[in-house]
Parts: sequence; C-alpha cells; structure tokens
Amino acid sequence: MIKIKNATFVLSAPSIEETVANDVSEIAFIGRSNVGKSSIINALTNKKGLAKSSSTPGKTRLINFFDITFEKDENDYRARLVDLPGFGYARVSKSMKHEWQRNLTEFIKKRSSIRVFVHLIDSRHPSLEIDKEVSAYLQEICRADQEIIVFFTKADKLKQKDVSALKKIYPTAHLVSSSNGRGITGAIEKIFVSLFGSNV
Ligand SMILES: Nc1nc2c(ncn2[C@@H]2O[C@H](COP(=O)(O)OP(=O)(O)O)[C@@H](O)[C@H]2O)c(=O)[nH]1
Ligand SMILES: [Mg+2]
Repeated sequence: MIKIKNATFVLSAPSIEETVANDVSEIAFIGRSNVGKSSIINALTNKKGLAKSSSTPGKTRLINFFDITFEKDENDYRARLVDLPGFGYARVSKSMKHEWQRNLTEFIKKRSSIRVFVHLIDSRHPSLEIDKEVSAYLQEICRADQEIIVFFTKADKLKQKDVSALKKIYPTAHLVSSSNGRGITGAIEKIFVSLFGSNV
C-alpha cells in the first residue's frame, strides 16, 4: 500500500520566474477551472484546506507548490504537487487572459522537473472542446521522461448509467471523487508508479 504521509504548502508563484528550485520530481495538475484540481490535491494528501478550493471559476491564477512524501514499504519518496491555474475561462480581460495562458504554457514547457501531468476532466462533461485541446497540447509537448495521466473528477455526481456511458467512450477511465473518496487510493498508486516505476 502506498500513501502520502506528509504534505506542506511551499509557495504560490505568479510566474515562472518566481518559482521554487526544480530539484524534486513534480506532478502537475491541469484542467479547466472548477474541474476539481485543488480538491483532489486535498483528497490525495488527506489534508482539507491545503489547496484552496473555490466555487468561483477562474479565481486562482497562481501556481501553487506542495511538497509531499510518499510512503511505500516503510520507504520514503519525496515529490511535489503543482496546482496549475485553470485552463479556459479565467475571469479576466481578453489581453490578460492571453498573457496568462502564454505564461502557463511557458511554465509547463520549461519546467524540467515535471514528470507527470495529471489531466483532470469533469466526468459529467467528458467530451468538451477545451479538454480535447489540453489533451492534444500535452501530447505535443510531453517529453520522453514525462507521462500523462487522466482522471475523471466528481464521480459522486454520476449515476450508474452515466458511468457505463463514460466507460464506453473511455474503457480504462479512472474515476475519482474528492467528495466521497472514490478512486483516490488508486490515483495515488498510479501517480507513484508513473514517478518511481512499479519495481521500487
Ligand atoms: N460533488 C463534488 N464536487 C467537487 C468534487 N471536487 C471538487 N468539487 C467542487 O467543485 C468546485 C471546484 O473545485 P476546485 O477543487 O476548487 O476546482 P479547481 O478550480 O479545479 O481547483 C468546488 O465547489 C468543489 O467543492 C467532487 O469530487 N465531487
Ligand atoms: Mg483550484
């Protein structure tokens, strides 16, 4: 069994120039505003309020860093979670939005310590254009030492028939719910294996 036993907030950075040293393998959470990025960070770390969650879309435009320690078979593995600002409808002017989007894509491309991209998709809206764009973008920039994982959020909102419909489109879909904990242990394992392999 793998768990995350420590999680601490490191820094909120407004731009790539003001971030922490890239000395630890990082897991970057990406997805549109309100998809549940901050909530899943709190669920994975089992720390309510670690990442600020908000019901106002597009409010957080900072890059937030959290140092974590995985524990497996009594060994510790350090890593860092990166809560990225939401892609899509940030509530700012068009020019600022453009500026910000560029800042974010620049960060994603330049940040050499990112090993895993976790693309979060709202399980109730699995086929939005914005997610297709994010997915295509990630595949385009993903380096050989990086992996992309997709989780479908807010699974607690789905009826069984919705789950079946989702699995028809994405047979291997990993559903998570930060509200009721569904899929969270499995999500921790997937992230750990992507970072450190399955043989450690
Ligand atoms: N029902 C349900 N609501 C969720 C879940 N995860 C997040 N939310 C809600 O969705 C809203 C946005 O969540 P947040 O984590 O701030 O999204 P972010 O903008 O991607 O960081 C908040 O009102 C959360 O309470 C979930 O698993 N289930
Ligand atoms: Mg957030």
